[in-house]
Amino acid sequence: MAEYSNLLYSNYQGIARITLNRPKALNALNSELLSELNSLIDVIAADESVKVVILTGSGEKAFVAGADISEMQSKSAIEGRSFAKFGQQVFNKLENLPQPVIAAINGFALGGGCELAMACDIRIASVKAKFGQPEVGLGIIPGFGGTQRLPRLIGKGRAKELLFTADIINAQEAYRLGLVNNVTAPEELLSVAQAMAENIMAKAEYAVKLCKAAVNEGLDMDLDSGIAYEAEAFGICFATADQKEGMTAFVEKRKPAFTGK
Ligand code: DAK
Repeated sequence: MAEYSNLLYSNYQGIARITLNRPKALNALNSELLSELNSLIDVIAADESVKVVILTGSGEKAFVAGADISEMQSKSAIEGRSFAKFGQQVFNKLENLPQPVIAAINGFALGGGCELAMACDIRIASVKAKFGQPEVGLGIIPGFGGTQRLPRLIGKGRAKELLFTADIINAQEAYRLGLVNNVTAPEELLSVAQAMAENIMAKAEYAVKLCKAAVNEGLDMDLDSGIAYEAEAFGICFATADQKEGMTAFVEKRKPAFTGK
């Protein structure tokens, strides 16, 4: 396994944990961290032993306080565009990882940090977490998918308010808006994420992966095409041992023993 300067990585019994680790800069996303994340996502995608991923930030204060402003400050228009394109590519890759990804948001999730959380499948926030897209206050717009994922998650009107005002909201407000799935005490954040990961891991692995693909692909299609995609994915389930086991276990009134096959 490669060594990372800006990430911590572990995989314990199928639950992988990525910790973004630049606590002195509140885990701000610089090019090096993004490159490392890009490589690590490739490693995880190819590692069949990883069933669920938890993504969090190191330190007490931040999940990610955004793209690294000191690095971005002097970029030309062309460099800005290529930085955005690279970040978008990394976030798209994360969103389309076959395994489910849970963001455990321990503190500030601002700008690129909020965008990173939105590229995950599920968001659990510490009560101390804060969210926002402060970009218009810096003379830019979100560059890592924020103008696209935020309205898809919370609706157009509410997304535009957050984007136009650059307001920072707390975890309860993020929950009210549907930006996060759950809010927990800070000391329970990782155990709540772990319990959710274990809950998902106990289910049929291919069925979970196919659900993820159907939701992600389907949201970019019209309803008829999405429904057709779902039928294809549904059919594929019948080629798995876990479908046989799941249905046999139901008929035999016992718990299924899934094998991920
Ligand atoms: N970048 C770089 N360093 C950061 C940072 C950031 N985003 N956020 C914090 N830091 C650093 C601070 O500079 C400080 O460093 P030292 O001075 O100690 O060396 C250290 O982290 C601790 O921060 P503070 O001293 O400021 O801590 P406070 O508790 O006082 O304040 C804060 C916490 C999160 C409210 C504050 O740090 C803050 O406002 N940070 C900036 C938040 C922000 O505006 N984030 C959005 C960044 S813009 C695009 C691609 C991507 C994006 C846009 C375009 N294209 C290429 C087109 C995305 C943009 C963004 O994410």
